[in-house]
Amino acid sequence: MHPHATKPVTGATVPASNHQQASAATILGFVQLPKRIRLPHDAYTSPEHVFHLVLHAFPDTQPFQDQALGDAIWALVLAERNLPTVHLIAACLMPDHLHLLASPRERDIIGWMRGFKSYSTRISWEFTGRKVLWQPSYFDRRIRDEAELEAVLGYIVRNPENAGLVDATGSWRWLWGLVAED
Ligand code: NI
Repeated sequence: MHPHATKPVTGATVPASNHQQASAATILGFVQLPKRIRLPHDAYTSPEHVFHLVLHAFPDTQPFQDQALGDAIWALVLAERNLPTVHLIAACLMPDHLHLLASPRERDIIGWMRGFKSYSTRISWEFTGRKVLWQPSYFDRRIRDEAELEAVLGYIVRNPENAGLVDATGSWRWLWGLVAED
């Protein structure tokens, strides 16, 4: 679907969440991935629609090879957990793209994406000499059912491993997700 970088970016585990729903769910740190990934009950019932979104970096750039820029954009992603804009279910920032799994709350997805891309681009100006951070559009797909939701979540959390950035026991700096406790 999209190219992956091969140069590893190593780092610490994903920081703990302040999300109010985190108490009912395990924070996925990518250390030990469960065989079957299940989302908390709220992920199925509270949002009307869940969307898988992929924002690609400007062509032929891998802006998040710059760890400081990646950290700044990742902080912006994680901050969404405490905002009423959308309900964030999972996110993974890769060297040249960003996966988001989210449902609308006070903002619709299109408006939220427009704001996120604009704000994150302005943040990137402090780190890069480029004016443009993202490709003009983005990939979005509405999740049809529970099976697809779990499949997409599994795909997102395994992105760093599938790209060869970490091994199955490794942790990725920019991966966060809600999963239900068994
Ligand atoms: Ni990917």
